[in-house]
Amino acid sequence: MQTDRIIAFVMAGGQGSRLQPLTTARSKPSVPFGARYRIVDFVLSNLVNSQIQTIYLLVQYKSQSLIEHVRKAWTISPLLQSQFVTVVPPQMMSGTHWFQGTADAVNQNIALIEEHRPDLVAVFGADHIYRMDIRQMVDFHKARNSDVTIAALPVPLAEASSFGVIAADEEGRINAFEEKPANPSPLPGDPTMAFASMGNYIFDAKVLMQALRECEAAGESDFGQHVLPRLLNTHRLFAYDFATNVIPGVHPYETPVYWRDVGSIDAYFDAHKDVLGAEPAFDMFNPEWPVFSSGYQGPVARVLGGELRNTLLGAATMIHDGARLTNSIIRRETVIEEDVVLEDCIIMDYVRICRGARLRNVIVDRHNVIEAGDRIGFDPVKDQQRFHVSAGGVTVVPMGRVSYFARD
Ligand code: ADQ
Repeated sequence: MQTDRIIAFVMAGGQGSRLQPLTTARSKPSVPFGARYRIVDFVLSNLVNSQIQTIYLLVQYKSQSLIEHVRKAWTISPLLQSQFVTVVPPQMMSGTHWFQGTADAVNQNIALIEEHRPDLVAVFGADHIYRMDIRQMVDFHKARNSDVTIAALPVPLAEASSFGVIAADEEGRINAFEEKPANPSPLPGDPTMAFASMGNYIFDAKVLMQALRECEAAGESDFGQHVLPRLLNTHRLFAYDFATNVIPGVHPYETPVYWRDVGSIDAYFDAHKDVLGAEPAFDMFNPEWPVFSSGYQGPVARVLGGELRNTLLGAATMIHDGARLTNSIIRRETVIEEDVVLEDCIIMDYVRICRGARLRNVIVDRHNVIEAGDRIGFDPVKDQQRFHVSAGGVTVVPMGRVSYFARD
């Protein structure tokens, strides 16, 4: 039983420039994922399932759709005053400016920490797909009498320059931390991997407040670049190894543990393959650790005919006769007309794919109509003229303006 008082700041202001065009009109945490979720739902579900339910969501860039989503999906308890997800935009408290960085975002809201007087503050990113019992990280933090604990896991060395890279001893005590190093050091014993920060931190509340004040005085604004290196010389910092510390059986985790940074179109597209199949790498169905999302009250999907293989259907979708869908994800209120062929596609909400169209390796963002007989995903040069094509060859049809509902 956890007795510490914990509040959480979820950093949801990320711009997500490598997810363009999905982030043209929304922030990265607000990008839809799977058949009914948004990326932000994963961290929020992890916190709530871990009984950490005093949550401030710090938003900034193009936050309207995120604010709407939180309003509709994340009312935790109308009765208990300490259980909420509150959206905090810049300048809501003491700040006079746009958040300059992650640490500045928390610093501008330091009065919330003073008000709640928690023992611990969880500062978590909002950009990842994973399932995590944060209580296990908190127990690890307390067992080591840690001041700051960073969740971390091994990543391929070739990708390590986009992360904070950690060196730690066998107990997990951190002796070096470098934010996005040009030449990351490999893990001892495995030259192909590096030990990367997941961007999720547990802070002793007093240590955090002191560090934020010092950073502000020094004109510093970022956790990875400033706060953590500053504390490393003076405090006890530990790395919680998410890949090995997970206690199997306490909650049915994926084996091996699943964590994906869906920061680029290709990574985002590939992560969707992980939720498909009979035994997905990341199973959305887990009654002990549900992923919460919108409380949409529409009807279930309607399949009038056609052939569906390894495909997920969102609520109120309609699949017409003769359609053939393979390895695809269809979000809500979308209509797939007669003789449409979809292969490896993500089709978002409020889309109509008209008769006979063929799409392969395509993401169609919300509010679109794909014309009858159209071909997308077969000729990157042609697709490039109309849409966006990723480095890995995924065509993205940007958000449209069609206000469309499944009922004609
Ligand atoms: P990045 O994700 O590259 O690295 P950053 O862009 O600061 O770092 O984003 C961290 C989180 O804060 C994201 O969830 C983002 O949405 C949010 N965010 C960014 N700017 C914000 C702002 N001004 N206001 C509010 N929220 C903001 C971080 C760590 C690395 C670690 C990786 C893991 O710095 O050390 O390895 O996460 O992905």
